[in-house]
Amino acid sequence: MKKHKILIIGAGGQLGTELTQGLWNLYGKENVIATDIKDPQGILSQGNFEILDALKQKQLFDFIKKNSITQIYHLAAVLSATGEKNPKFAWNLNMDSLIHVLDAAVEFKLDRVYWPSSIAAFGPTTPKLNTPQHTVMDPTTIYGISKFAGERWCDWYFRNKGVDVRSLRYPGLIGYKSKPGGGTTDYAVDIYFKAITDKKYECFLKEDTYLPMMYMDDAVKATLDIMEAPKEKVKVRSSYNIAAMSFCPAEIAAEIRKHIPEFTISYNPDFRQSIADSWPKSIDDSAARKDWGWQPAFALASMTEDILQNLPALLADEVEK
Ligand code: AKB
Repeated sequence: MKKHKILIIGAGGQLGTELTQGLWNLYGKENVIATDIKDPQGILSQGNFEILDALKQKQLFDFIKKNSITQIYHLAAVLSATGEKNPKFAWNLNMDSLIHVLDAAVEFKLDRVYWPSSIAAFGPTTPKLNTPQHTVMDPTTIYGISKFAGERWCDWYFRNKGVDVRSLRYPGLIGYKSKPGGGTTDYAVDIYFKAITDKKYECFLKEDTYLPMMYMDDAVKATLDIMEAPKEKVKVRSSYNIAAMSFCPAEIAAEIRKHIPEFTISYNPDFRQSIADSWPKSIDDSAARKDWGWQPAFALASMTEDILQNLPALLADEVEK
């Protein structure tokens, strides 16, 4: 088996923290270098970690050369809600870092590259139910525009430069081991923390706002599955739709109440409502299922049970520290 040396950019984020552990299990800690622009928090400090700014092309290229990197997972991005507050910064970070990584893939003949897209690449005139793989894409946020443009760049580098780049359009990702930063779907993470600590939650989206969502375990599995798939099975080189569940705030609250009967939710929609309203409510992921065998394991009930079983101990640990 070929030996891989893996670089994760943006490892300190919500997905990066858990994907790093998935990559440790698969390739061994010694073959994975997690990087971010900030010092490592929690579990990340147990493996190889270095500070790296992917906006600095020379720094990135020197790093790849010095460490004989063969694969990159490029996760660094400004998300939808934060991106609207600082659009030019979001555009520069999301686009320039991607182009640097794709250029590095050409320069160093990298084995493969992973880059995440998002349901944010769709927009208000995209079909909302069972959104197809190939359809209208008219994103309204800078984050979404950068994801749509990034998808086209990935496809271009694959066709013109032979870069084996693979990508998934993530729905809202829900995990409890690390907190999300600056997304519109973040409520579905915060709600579990508040359910345990305060027994109540004020939601920034309306009660009937349906969005596609996925438990972090499934997101990590999908990412590793597409990266492990034989090259010829990866037929979409922009980004694959993937889905697991769709629900609205009222439904997640009802599910939490099955475990914490006194839990209450109130609604105070803000600017994130119009972002959510521009996105699909559910996703057709049949291409991913057919091409490389994608299959989610978690639905709303099983995810809620898992989180509410494990999160209290984690929060208690944090209080002790
Ligand atoms: C966000 O809400 O911005 C992200 C996403 C759907 O990509 N979680």
